[in-house]
Amino acid sequence: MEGKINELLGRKFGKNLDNCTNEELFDCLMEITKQEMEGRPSVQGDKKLYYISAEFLIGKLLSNNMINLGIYGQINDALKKHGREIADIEEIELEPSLGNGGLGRLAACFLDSIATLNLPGDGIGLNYHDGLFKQEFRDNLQHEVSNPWITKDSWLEKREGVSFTVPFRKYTVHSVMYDIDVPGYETGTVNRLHLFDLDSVDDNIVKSDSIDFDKTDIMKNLTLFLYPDDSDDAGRQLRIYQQYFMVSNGAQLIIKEMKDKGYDLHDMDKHVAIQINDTHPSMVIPELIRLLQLEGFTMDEAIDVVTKTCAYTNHTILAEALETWPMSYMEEVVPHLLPIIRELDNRVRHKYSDSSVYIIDNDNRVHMAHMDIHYGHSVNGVAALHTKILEDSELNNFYKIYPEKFNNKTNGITFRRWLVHCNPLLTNEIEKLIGPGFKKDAMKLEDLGRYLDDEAVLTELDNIKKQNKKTLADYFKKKQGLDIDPESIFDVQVKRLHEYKRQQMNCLYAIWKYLDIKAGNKPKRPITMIFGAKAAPAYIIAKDIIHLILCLQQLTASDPDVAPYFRVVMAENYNVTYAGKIIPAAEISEQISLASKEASGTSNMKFMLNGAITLGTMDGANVEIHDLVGKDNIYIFGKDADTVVNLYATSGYHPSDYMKDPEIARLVDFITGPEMKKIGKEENLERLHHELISKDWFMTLLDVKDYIETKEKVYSDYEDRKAWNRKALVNISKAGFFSSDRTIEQYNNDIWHLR
Ligand code: 26Q
Repeated sequence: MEGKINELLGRKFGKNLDNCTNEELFDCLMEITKQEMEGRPSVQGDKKLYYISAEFLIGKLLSNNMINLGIYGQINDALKKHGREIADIEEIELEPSLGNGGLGRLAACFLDSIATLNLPGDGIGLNYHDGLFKQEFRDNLQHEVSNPWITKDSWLEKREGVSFTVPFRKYTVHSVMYDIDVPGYETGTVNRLHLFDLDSVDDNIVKSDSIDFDKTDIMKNLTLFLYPDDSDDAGRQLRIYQQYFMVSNGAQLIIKEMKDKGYDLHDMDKHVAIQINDTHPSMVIPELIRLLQLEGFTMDEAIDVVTKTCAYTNHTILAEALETWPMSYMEEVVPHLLPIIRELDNRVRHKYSDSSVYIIDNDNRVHMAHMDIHYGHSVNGVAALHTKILEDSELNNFYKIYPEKFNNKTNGITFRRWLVHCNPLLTNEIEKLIGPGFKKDAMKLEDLGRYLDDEAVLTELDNIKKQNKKTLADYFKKKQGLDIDPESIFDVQVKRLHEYKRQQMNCLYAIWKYLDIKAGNKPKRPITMIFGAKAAPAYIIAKDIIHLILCLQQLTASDPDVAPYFRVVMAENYNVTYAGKIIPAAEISEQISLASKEASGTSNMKFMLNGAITLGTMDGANVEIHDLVGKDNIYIFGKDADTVVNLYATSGYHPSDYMKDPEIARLVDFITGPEMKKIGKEENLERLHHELISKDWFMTLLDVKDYIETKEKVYSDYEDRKAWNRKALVNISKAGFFSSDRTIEQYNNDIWHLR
């Protein structure tokens, strides 16, 4: 490999491994990796999966592709021999930010596992030029700037000759298809992610460095941004344009591939499985019906085969995230789908009297999930508790009609990225103890159970964590100029900013700790609370919470009584790349959503796999983590889902009741007290304070006392280092269940039936 790299460096730049720049080396490694993939066949089979998703949060790909192709080790060795660090080369690749968070990252993990299991399955999505915004902190506030990621050496390959015509009411547009290869881990084959783009898209309509653009200029803007701000009409309409563009291209590609292979379209369900990732791609159902009718199908035939082909995954029970679109919007954008959607709704109305299962409601809004459930053959939740809540309450009326359609598929993560790539030290140690089999057969991690009381192993685990913490501390210093003490406890909450995830509750703990230290109670060991989160640009309260975190960062850093013992820090522009650095260094995994609200969570699994201990509520997949590791290896607090669901049903929660408790009031009122007002903006602090005392929809104050008490217990248990490291090892050894390979096996066995 060394020879190959030097040969290419010489040919392209007249240089070698000793004198080339990082950029030149990056260029050559990209070329070698692409070459390696080029000759590989795609996975073949009689039936193929299409995973349609508005988000694919794939992250940087160079190292992961090298790992899956089996060339990472040789390349790493060659670089090391010449004193080069692969981490420096990785820095050059831009991260495609084609997703917001969990749902998009799940789609990316799934593509890796589908390829690794040698299943024929491609992704279908959109080629957003800017993706999600880049987050910058100024004046303790989030600012959004544009985040273009497509350069001449991106992973996109234009598929010449593949283009489809997509009809809208006002325009007829044409697509371009780009592919990103998805190599399986040591399979010798590749699958593909197909990202559709508009041939007339124009990056120049984005005002420089901002995320402002003319939302009505569809012919130029359609694929510029991921989920443009949908707080106004133009933004919402653009979303419909995007969704329809995505699914019409996807449906046309599916039909084209079937015809190319000589299959009869009437047999679609025998050759094709379509997974609808949340409701964003739901229009694929009426679009396929429309296209099949153009192929001569009757309505009955089309509905029948589409229903047998499509399956829907639900990712949330939050009412505000369940998509319903006004018929008037759809009329404006895709009038040709309306007769089909009306027909689908009429058939439901003829069969069922319960109006809560209609597709079109009394306000003339289309309920996308309802369409998916009636006209798909499978509905799945993403963790055991979540599926149970769907069956028993949120979608109970549908469950009563179609109990056989409902099933659970607890989420998973790919261990190739979230262990092998991001944590090489831990990977090597595990390999030394139990061999390399766990990379493909994650349940082998159970073999680590043999070492739970092996002091040498526990000490080595501790050393690895220390080194990862040091690496992260250096990274924070380099990226943001922040000083964090690698000897402190790393207590981490990284995820999208949302009130239900309760970053604000973690802030109330920080305030409590600050005041406790000011009162003279020094912690036994310094603590670093690490946050990372982006807030949707139009989500005012979420941005106020970021403001609070950044104010706490400044407060704790600038107070000499506190700084040596306690720091709050926030990672700027938290993304997949940052996650890969933070998670291996984490010791406490904050999973503190209000019970019943987090469908699954997936960072909880990543932290567990990397030996962090969960501090969490009985929500989402935390429940399954708890059941696997046992109560002594996780810290659970807070009210459970039944209690919370009941509180909503009875309107039984009032923050004012909790503000009567002086302990709680002291923390909440600190937000608008003199210390904070000196640092922060009055408007943001007052608004957040008011929200907490008057509404607090996600019940922060309900759990805050239990939370503080439990967290104190976690910190004090941390001092028994041997017991703590044992807990970490239990967590790692039980993480195998959360491999996305297991999840995909289950999708295949229960829903797709690809082989
Ligand atoms: C909907 C309508 C209008 C505008 C935006 C949206 C929208 C955009 C993104 C709705 C939802 C999302 C993303 C949801 C998401 O990431 N859900 C997460 O999915 C993970 C994978 O299943 C779960 O682990 C998380 O619990 C869930 O929050």
